[in-house]
Amino acid sequence: MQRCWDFFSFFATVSLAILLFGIRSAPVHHSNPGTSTPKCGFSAVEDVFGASPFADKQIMGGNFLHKVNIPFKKATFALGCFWAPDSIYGVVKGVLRTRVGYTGGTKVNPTYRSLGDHTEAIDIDFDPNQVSYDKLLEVFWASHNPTSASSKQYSSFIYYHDDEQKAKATATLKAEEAKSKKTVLTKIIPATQFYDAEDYHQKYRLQQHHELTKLLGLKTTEDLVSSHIAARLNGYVVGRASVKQFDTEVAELGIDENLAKEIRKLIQRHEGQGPFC
Ligand code: MHO
Repeated sequence: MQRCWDFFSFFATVSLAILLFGIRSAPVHHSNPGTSTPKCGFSAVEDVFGASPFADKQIMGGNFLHKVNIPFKKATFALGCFWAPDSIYGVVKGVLRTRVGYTGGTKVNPTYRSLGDHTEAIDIDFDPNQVSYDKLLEVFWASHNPTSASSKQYSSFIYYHDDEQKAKATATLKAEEAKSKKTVLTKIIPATQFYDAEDYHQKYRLQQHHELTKLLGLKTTEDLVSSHIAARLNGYVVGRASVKQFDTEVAELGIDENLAKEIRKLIQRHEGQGPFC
């Protein structure tokens, strides 16, 4: 396990060096020449996995389940910063693929830094034989606070793809209003053009584990948004579903026992923590 030097140890040591030797005589010293720089900070894969178990595996190796070619329906929601719902929906049974992006506005080709009047949203491909639109709506209402006011970027929207979705969404909004003392701010509007967010936003939690994305062979935005296993692992690595659920699909996803062990550790480490951005 590599160690991170925290700022305070660094500061204390440098101060001591200055006191004892004077700053000009303190030598510049590179420790461990020839080894890679330790990675500090959030979920660097080396921190999580110790010596990386992925390093010697073949890129794009194994039989990982990337492409699921079955009929599907679409659902599109906005419920705040899109990293969180990308993980939450990614592990809902019957969700085949997810992508995050910008929609609902008029600006052509919005970007994260130039969003215009769009909202951060998630676009979901789901198998209606495995999960209903009602279930996806249930997850929508349970995963954010639709009564808290926010900027257009993080507002709450349901973008319906047909009249049936519109009717279901409207019924659940009414039910929320009946339950809530505050005004429910969610707007229900037709789905319009969805602009994919930049690649670093896609499967954001999974991408914190560089060796894992490398092992899975995920290189481009298209890889990240089209891969079934990427959607699932993006949720599992932050504990958005249980080990029990994970174990029901390990084989189907093409995950071997060594990799499964590491994923289970991550699920257990994060399970029960609230979604975050
Ligand atoms: N707190 C995050 C939000 C990112 S998000 C996808 C940031 O400022 O980077 O809106």
